[in-house]
Amino acid sequence: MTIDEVGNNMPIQMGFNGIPYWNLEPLQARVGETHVWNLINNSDFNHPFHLHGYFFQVLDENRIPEWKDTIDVPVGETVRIAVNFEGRPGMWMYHCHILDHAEAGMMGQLWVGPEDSTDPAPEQDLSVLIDVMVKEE
Ligand SMILES: [Cu+2]
Repeated sequence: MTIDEVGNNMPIQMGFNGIPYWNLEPLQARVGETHVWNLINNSDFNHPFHLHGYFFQVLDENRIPEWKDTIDVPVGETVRIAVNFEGRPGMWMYHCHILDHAEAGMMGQLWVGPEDSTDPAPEQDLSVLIDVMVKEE
């Protein structure tokens, strides 16, 4: 998943994975899963990443562990977060907390499906890659 500036014309467009929110498919998760997301900022702006509905931990040995719902992803840096979907199934949002960026496209939806108690616990990929990059035209 990438956070992205799209196109060369003003007004600038932004998005995740090069896709502004109006074209972006929701991320998928299920109650009970833990996802590790890599927030990779290859753009020219800092982006404070904000997630609705769940707190997350930043995976960085140099940080004091704390629960956060927003983390700044500085220009050129990668921030790894782990989020556990411990409940609250439904559609949630994530977006850049700079409102101009969000309005320019840097928002997305996250679908958290209910825990499926009828299936055996599946082997599952617990990581979702989110990277942040400028789309090459
Ligand atoms: Cu931003």
